Amino acid sequence: MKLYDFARAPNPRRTRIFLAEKGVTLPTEQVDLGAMHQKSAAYTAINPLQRLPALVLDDGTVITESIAICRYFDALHPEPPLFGRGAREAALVEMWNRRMELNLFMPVSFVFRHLHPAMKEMQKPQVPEWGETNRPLVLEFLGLLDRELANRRFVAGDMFTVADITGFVAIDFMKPAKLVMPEQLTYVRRWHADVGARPSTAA
Ligand SMILES: N[C@@H](CCC(=O)N[C@@H](CS)C(=O)NCC(=O)O)C(=O)O
Repeated sequence: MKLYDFARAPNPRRTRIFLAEKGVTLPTEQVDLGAMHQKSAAYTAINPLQRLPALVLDDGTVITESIAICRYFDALHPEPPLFGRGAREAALVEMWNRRMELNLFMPVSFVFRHLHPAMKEMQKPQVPEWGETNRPLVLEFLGLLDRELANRRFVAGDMFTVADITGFVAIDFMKPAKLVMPEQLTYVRRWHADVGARPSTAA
């Protein structure tokens, strides 16, 4: 089994944090996105979408999509239950993880990919207007998240879950995207510091 990874990229980081929370270690290979190695023939044969992360199982099965990889390991190692326990919790975790992906992670990615000069090669075409369109969406969603986090410790409830991982990585990704966290979002800041104190987030 091997995980194709890149230390500086946010989607592979989600998977690494998840694995660290589960206490799972496995062989990894770095695919240098800075050098565009995701476009190589060797990596394209593994993932024709040329994106990271990708997990190759011993029988040759390839699993891409960060959350699909997390699901695979969750089924093998159910504790801690990062996708929630029981129908109600699982639905809330799914809802919040998707909210984090669609309303935070993706808009931050669009700002980074379409406005950062270092992304010219990777993001073709770069559409600066699309980057600018997403900037206020990030701030709008963070305001909603702040109101939610006033009433509970973690994004989907009282337990740390995959939705916290997605949100935490998205917020760290704001830095290279040159997006600033507003001072007044005290609950988001408190939650981000709390999650950042977990050893797994160093992964
Ligand atoms: N939906 C995919 C997104 C994967 C993705 O976009 N990965 C980025 C790194 S964070 C990538 O490989 N980018 C390379 C490129 O755009 O060429 C997932 O969740 O894994």
